[in-house]
Amino acid sequence: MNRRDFLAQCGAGLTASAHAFDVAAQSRTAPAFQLVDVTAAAGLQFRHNSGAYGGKLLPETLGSGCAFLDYDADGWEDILLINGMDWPGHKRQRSTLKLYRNNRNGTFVDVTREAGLDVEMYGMGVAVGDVNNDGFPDIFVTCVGQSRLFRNTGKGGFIDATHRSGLGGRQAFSTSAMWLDFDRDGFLDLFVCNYVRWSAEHDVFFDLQSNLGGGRWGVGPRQNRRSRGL
Ligand SMILES: [Ca+2]
Ligand SMILES: [Ca+2]
Repeated sequence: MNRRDFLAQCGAGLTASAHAFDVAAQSRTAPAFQLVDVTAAAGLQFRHNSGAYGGKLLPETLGSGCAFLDYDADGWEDILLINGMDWPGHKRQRSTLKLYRNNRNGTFVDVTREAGLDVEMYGMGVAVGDVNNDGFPDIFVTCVGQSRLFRNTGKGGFIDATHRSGLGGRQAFSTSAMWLDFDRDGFLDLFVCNYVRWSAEHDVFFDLQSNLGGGRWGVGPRQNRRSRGL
């Protein structure tokens, strides 16, 4: 190959690369699908409550999770949304997780109360699994405080099985969990992830706005914040 042929091939290669780049760029700017916000049209009116009142507690910056599950085994995915709640001493509203049943026509209906899930807790995440192999998915909600296991009755509702299942009496900052059959005996086992050892009293306080004039960062244990009358 002489120099002229070599340069000609390089030029052809560059042209092909540029064309491929143009196609790739166009594919990035023009996706083959569109996502449309149908939340309200679908009947979902959920609003998450972190409990924030100005105390800036760590759990307010996390959560909450959600899950698609066919809780009534009708072949249509339903929606479970985990919620937080107001902190003790700062009660302003009642907030619970929400279960929306699929109406099979693109809309959902709130069945939280009739499903027995109208329960307040500071929820973080959720793991769905059929713990008793009855064909109906059960729910484990990780919480700040006591996490909760809800067993599916198979009749359109759930019952709180936290204590009878041996999962009671465990206070933690649990963020996520998963069901797995780690010993392959045919029954799901539970793996729970705890975040940090936390309490409202020992939460580290950080405030920039109120300290701009003083030239200091407002960092310190929550007790110090209380001593400042905030
Ligand atoms: Ca369903
Ligand atoms: Ca079950």
